Amino acid sequence: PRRRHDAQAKAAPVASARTGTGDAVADLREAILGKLAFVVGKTPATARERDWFAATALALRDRIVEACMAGEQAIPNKRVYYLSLEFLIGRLLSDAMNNLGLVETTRAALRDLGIALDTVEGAEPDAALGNGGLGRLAACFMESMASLSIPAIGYGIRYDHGLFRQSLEDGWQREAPETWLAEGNPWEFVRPEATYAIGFGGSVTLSAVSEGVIRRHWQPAETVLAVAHDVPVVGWRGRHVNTLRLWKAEAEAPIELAQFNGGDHIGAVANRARAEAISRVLYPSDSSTAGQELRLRQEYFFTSASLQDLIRRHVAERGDVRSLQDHAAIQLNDTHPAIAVPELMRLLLEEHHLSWEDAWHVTTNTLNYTNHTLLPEALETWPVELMERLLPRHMQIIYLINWMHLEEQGKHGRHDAAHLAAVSLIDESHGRRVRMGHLAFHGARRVNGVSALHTDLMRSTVFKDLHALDPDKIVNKTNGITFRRWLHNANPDLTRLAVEALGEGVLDDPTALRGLEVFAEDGAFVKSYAAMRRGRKEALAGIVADRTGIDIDPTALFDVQIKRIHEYKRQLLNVIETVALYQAIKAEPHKDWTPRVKIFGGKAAPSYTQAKLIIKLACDVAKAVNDDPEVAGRLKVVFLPNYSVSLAEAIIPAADLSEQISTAGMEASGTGNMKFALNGALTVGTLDGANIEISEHVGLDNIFIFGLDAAGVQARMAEPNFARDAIWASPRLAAALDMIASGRFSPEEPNRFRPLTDDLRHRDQYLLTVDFDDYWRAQRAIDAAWTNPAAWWRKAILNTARMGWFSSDRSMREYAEEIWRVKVA
Ligand code: B1N
Repeated sequence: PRRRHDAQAKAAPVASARTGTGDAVADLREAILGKLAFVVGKTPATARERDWFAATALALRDRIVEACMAGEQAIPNKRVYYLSLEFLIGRLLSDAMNNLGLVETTRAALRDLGIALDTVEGAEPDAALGNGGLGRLAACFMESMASLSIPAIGYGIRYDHGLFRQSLEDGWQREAPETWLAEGNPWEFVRPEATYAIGFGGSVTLSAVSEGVIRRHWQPAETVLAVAHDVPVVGWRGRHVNTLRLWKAEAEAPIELAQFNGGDHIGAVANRARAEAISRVLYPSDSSTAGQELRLRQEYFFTSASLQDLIRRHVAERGDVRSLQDHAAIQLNDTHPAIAVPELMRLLLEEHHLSWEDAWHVTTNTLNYTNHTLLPEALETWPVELMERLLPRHMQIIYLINWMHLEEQGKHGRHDAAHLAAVSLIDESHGRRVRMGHLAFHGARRVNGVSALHTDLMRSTVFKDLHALDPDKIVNKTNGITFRRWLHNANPDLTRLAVEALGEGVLDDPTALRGLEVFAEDGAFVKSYAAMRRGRKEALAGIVADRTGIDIDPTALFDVQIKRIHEYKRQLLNVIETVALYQAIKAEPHKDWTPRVKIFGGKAAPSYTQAKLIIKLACDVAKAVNDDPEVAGRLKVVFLPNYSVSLAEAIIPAADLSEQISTAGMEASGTGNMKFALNGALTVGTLDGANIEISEHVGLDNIFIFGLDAAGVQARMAEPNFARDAIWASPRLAAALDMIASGRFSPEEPNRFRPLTDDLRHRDQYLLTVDFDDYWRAQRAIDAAWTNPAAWWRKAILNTARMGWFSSDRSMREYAEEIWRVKVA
């Protein structure tokens, strides 16, 4: 059975929380039984695991509400509003128990009822309201803000269907709808009193209010309602509770009765279907734009509802909208809510009658923008024609903002067309499109990147010209992860080791992990650390056997790459290295090879053909390798289907090696890299995103860095025929590519993988061929390191010890001080 550490809550809502004894257990047991009977409507005899989950969650939600009401009632001086189209929160039960200090109490209460806590936890569906790193970051930030008692509200969309469920049919990805709400959501409170009208389409009318004053007013053709659904977010030790407010789209009229009575039963609910479509499903694209009208409708829908809500709250509390900037800091998570710039202007101008100058002052002192990618395919632009049709008033406001922006350039003597074209909010180069990144940049007080390298690249590339106009606007805020989920909850054994070595304080202050450095050579500690890893690997081997039928050996090196499948992340580099290793083992079968299990996981965007083909290749290579007796005991390959937050929680503590091998300059930060290193996996990685800062913290002796740096990538890309030359120079790479291209892994369809190998030979946009040899070298150095367990565990423990800085508490403190200007206790 897994053991966990409960918080010794300073203001514990329930006595004896830590030991899980006495009245606290009886109270919680009765509370769970009460919920089971009177809310779920079941008896213990008829309850399914899902019913026990609902009853337990409802009982804990009561405790969260109690903690919330016990907290300060005073209006905070300043609130943070985090606007994000994605919140990849995963399961909430173990988070809530851990932060309330009620893990052992809940375990004991359920045990009294004959139920294992683990099975109840397993019955909770993941809330997968996000694609990958960007959405998970938003979830980590929400948890950290609650833990730091930063008053905050997260705003997003309550998608009926989160990220699709992935299955592998003979190695091909298939998508099925995800249905997390099918049996309700015990964590949420519906707030029908917080409902807002969101307009679309229509026209703009002019009216003269008095002589010389003309007012513009938007008359939308269509109105959709946004209804608030609140999920409480409880912080560490239950000290503070914030809210995640998710908007559900509803129609004004549920049915057109006259139409229905006239016999048109489908047409009578068509408007309703059109309205509700807005919050129906999460767009499954990561680091690329969907470009569809429904996506723009989603963006405007949640942005407008959130701004209306926060303005209403501000006016209720403070009376005057003009002081918004003093009491609200709005963070735009990427450009997805960038329509906030003209929408806030519109609300201030038209609903609150501010002058343009005053409205612009408030807007540009309240909004901030985080950029998460510089990949051209991910930079949002919307056709002017679409904006004019869907949001005509906003398009007018954008034109006016842009006109003033360009006038300002003229005043500073910048009349050259190239400069004006570069800083304009409208891209005129291929059709007229609104540049949402430029719009967010111009409307924001602070703009941040998510790692040191990424922020430097923002200044020198995509935002170069805008940066020159306002050099203090761009700041760096390196990402972080919440240690409550990614250490305490995901790895209770490692947490116990840290607490036994360093005391309970390490649970409150992640930088205290540094104290583990001296244990890196302590024989007893190293033994326990290795035993912890062994336990997690055995558990993962069980999951792998369960889901794929493949047996893996927990004594082998577990080499893991889990993340969205994207060419720039270079899963293909890893697969090709696997093929080269396979060939090398077969060439020298009696050599003393380090036994490895290559584990892959991740979803491809449904329309991303090349990414789906990479999954198929990984699966076909897995089949050939796993069936070949000559490499048995040395190499196994696994593709775990349906990667998710909860699967990550099981995989990461079991990893020996973390693959972070993106082309330098392309991964804005990465956050999986932090989760692995914290849990003591060694990283094989490029000098990209936060890998650079991780290497600075853990030390170059404790990480395996390879490949070109960002400048090297830019230089090499400019060389003609670089891929052909690199393949020519590497017989090992050439042989692996030949094997794949020959159909060795796809005998029934020999040309299946030609789109991948041909692309590498002729284009290789992500410089896989150029980095291959150095990647191979790093992997063989890793093989060698594995043969010295004492040295390996030393590196692993030093990784855990030195990762404290990557806590999202640190990120949130930096945002609070340098962007939001809110006090943190
Ligand atoms: O955001 C993460 C970073 O750690 C990753 O490096 C970065 O790739 C990721 C359009 C995105 N950037 N852009 C997206 C997601 C959805 C979408 O529709 C773009 N995701 C990232 C956190 O900073």
